Amino acid sequence: MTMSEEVIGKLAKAVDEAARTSESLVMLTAENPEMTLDDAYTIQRASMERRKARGEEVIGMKMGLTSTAKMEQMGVHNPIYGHLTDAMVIGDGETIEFDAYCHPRVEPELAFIIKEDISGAVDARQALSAVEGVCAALEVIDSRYQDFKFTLIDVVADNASSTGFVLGPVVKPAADLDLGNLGMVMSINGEVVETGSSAAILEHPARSLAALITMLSERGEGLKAGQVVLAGAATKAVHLKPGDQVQLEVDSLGTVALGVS
Ligand code: OOG
Ligand code: MG
Repeated sequence: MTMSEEVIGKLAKAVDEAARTSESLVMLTAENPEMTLDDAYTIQRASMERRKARGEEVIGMKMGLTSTAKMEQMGVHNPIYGHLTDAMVIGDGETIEFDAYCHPRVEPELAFIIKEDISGAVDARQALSAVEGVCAALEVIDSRYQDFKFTLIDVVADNASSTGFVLGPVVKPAADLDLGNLGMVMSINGEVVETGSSAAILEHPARSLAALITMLSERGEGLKAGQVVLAGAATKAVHLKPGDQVQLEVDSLGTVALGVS
């Protein structure tokens, strides 16, 4: 870590305020070129402490930039993680307000529900042993940076653009699914906007889960029973606009939906 606790606290406040007020920020690295990836994860955690102080609870984690399509879209080529809180939960079929965000986008995802605590440097098989079930999910991302542009370090400090997520109603054990190759079709207002496969998520979503647990273990952390984990988008993210009705259909897992007003 290169930054003092004071600077970490100041930058955590900046990303937290930007998220709270949906006013975009200049990239943190522009004024803090010495910031490292490790500092960025520390800022991310410090911003979660601010949310917790307001009564939010961390209920899971997300992986991001786990597919080639997303890496190319954002120009950032390393998988990252972020924290999910209870305030980010959007009910299936619920309508969100466009004005509550800076420049929201939606992504087709899968979510894991964790059944037992797990930590350490694990492989995909070990990671799956801690999974209760898998469901379809939509993630709404909203970078707090101007024009949705960032470096790896900036996006990590900004909690991997996390802002909202919807879980589908069908939860199935991983063993009952062809988890490594589930077809995923995302439509907006009845038109298909993205199609993909869960194979796009680090070649298999369980590898994304294992990568998350392994990265968390570097900080002496892990996943806890009951937590939800988003594995990362299978395709590019798509801009949302008022009036959109988004639907994701995943093989064997049914549909999950979201509206925008
Ligand atoms: C970073 C978060 C990416 C995913 O699923 O790849 C992400 C971003 O693109 O803003 O959530
Ligand atoms: Mg995502």
